[in-house]
Amino acid sequence: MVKAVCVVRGDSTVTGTITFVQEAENTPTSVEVALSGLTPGKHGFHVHQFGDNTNGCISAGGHFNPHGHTHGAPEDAVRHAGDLGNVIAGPDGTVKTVLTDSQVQLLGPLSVIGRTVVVHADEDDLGKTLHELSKTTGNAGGRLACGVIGISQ
Ligand SMILES: [Cu+2]
Ligand SMILES: [Zn+2]
Repeated sequence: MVKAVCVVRGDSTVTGTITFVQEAENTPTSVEVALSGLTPGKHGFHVHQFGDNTNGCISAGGHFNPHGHTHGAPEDAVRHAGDLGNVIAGPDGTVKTVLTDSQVQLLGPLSVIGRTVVVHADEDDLGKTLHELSKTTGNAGGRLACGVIGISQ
């Protein structure tokens, strides 16, 4: 079993912690999300390619996409590996949820350890609209907070 943790922050009020657990290679990873400081509603939530924060969240590059796919929803077969869809903030601006995802891996060659989680300003359209950014970023808008995923315990 591997555990990883990611503390997100940025040029916004948004902060939080994401905890990942994977029991064995090629099994789903559980992703526990705790965020605060968001506007209520949906916010794009992805693993981005690089664990680089040199110039803030923008240095993390695009969505982690080892298979060269187009952007999609978490439940789609064709998606970026890093596509975790949206998290939904309540009226108090917090998120507390647990996702399970089979493409976000901690073990094996496609491990996301050392890559970056980004929380976005806007809703991810999951690649389903005609917007020019839909098939690459889901048109999820600015990067409110981010952090590098590191091994824990
Ligand atoms: Cu993103
Ligand atoms: Zn994507």
